[in-house]
Amino acid sequence: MERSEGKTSLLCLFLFTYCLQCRCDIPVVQNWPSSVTLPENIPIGTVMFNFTVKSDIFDEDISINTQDSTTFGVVNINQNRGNNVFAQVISKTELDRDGYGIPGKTTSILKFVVIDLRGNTLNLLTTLKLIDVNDNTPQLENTPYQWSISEYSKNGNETFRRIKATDLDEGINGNDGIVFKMEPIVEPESLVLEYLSTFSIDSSTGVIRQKRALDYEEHSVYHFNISATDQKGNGRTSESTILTITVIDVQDTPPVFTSGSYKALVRNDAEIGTHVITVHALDGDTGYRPMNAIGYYISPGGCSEVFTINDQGGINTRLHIDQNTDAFESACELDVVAQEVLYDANQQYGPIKTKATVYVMLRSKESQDEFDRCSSDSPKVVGTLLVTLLIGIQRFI
Ligand SMILES: [Ca+2]
Ligand SMILES: [Ca+2]
Ligand SMILES: [Ca+2]
Ligand SMILES: [Ca+2]
Repeated sequence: MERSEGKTSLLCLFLFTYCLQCRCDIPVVQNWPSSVTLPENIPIGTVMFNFTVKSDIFDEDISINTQDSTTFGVVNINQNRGNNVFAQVISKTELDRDGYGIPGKTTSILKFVVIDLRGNTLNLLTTLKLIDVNDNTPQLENTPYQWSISEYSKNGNETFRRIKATDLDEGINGNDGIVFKMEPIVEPESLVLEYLSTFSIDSSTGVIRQKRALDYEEHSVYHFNISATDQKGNGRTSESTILTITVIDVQDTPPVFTSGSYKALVRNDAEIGTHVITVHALDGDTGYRPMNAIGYYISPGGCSEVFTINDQGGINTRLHIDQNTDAFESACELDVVAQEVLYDANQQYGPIKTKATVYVMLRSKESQDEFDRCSSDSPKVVGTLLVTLLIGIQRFI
């Protein structure tokens, strides 16, 4: 019984001595921060924090290392060797919370390990908190911008909602502070005012709004510079991009004759079917495809009964011309109408007819022959003049 109690006492003494010795061997860390708060833009090489590690063992050699890849990626440790260590944790890369340092993280855990020669290890953790600074510029997305809008959108309520921008910074330095701007790419000042009276941008949302009626025939395309600025922060401005607004043509314009008026001569004894003149018109909606075909007719009245017009605008005599007839004396006027044909009535928003006047004058056989002769001579005269002019130029050179 006494021998058993003696063994127990010896075992307790051994364990007490061992534990006491182990506790004394373990290095002691001082001034270790539980968290560190720094601006994200500290320069590389900045001392982030200091601490000390001490051991009672005189010949101890304490080393401090990073414990994971994240910590290894952002800090270096500067320390002396021995049993009384002073250590500095120093940044070795940009900490940029928004970019590539510790991407997207406001807080990170930094992990270290203290090792001594006896194999004691101490794991140390601290929380790194990064304070945001305005170091990012708004970036416009899905650029450049294209908006096609029908000229029939006349009520001014059309909107374009594809303009977006992102700023990685926080709060008003980031998305909350973005102000959108649009500037006309046009001269002169009168057109700038027209641009600005036609479209506007919501500076907070980037939504473009049509403010007034459009007219393809007046203005078929608009160009604006679009930019985004974190104006409520420090005013970093994105690279600008172009918004092109294309007005889509609709059928709202009548045909247009290629000449304001026509003048024609006809012999006073012309036979039936004699060609007088050809008129030509095109649909005024030049951006509409396919273009509407054009037909022609002569409005009743005047000498309209004397002439006829075909699908190509060719006007010929329908009756034998007699200068003594009541319908046609020395001159008359024809009202020729160009009209869009085979059009889609559901897509028609304006007039489809235009009138032009053709002035027809009688010419005697003798004067007609003289006119024909001069006409056939003209190229020769021009040719002669041209040759003379070229010779003159050659001599001058
Ligand atoms: Ca920013
Ligand atoms: Ca930032
Ligand atoms: Ca039109
Ligand atoms: Ca038309």
